[in-house]
Amino acid sequence: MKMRMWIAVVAAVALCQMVSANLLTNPGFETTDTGLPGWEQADWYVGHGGDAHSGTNGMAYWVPNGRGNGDYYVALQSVPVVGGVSYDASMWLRTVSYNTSEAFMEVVFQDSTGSWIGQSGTTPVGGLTDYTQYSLNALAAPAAAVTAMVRAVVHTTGATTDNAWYTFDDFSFDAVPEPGTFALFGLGLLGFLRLRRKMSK
Ligand SMILES: [Ca+2]
Repeated sequence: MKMRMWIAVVAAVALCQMVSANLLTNPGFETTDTGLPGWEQADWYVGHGGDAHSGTNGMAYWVPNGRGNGDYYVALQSVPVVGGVSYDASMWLRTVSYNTSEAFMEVVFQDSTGSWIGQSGTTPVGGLTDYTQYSLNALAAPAAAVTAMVRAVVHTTGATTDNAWYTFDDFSFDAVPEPGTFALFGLGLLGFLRLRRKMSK
């Protein structure tokens, strides 16, 4: 009896993890101390110490003095998605900016030709801010969506006249569990409890 209970508990934990698994590779930048495997980017780097929200690394972008207005610097990761399914995205962001730049996260859904068919972003943040979590919840993938790009974005809102940097950490992108999944899980649990009661009589 005890054995069965443990099997059920282990199965339940595994199911929960399956339902809410983070779809991103290297979401906390701890894979190596020097590179950013899993992320497509140019000139972003691994920051240490205060650049990390958790662990020892974060992903950073440095905006030097002299950059133009309206530039976008992006680090992104593409993940497969299923049309009609909803997804939650979140990340932690710290900003060390004195002027004319800001950062945010966006999620872009793409169809099989790579066209952008859905786009949502967090409110851009600039100035001096400690690590804060920002989220986009229950983003419904359009029917034709096959991938989502999770994008860390730094944007200049004017020519830069001072240095600024932005550090990101602990990204998450996962499917919102459908009510049907919970119902199925609940039914299974109910069945198990009944069986247990019957056997203990
Ligand atoms: Ca980290």
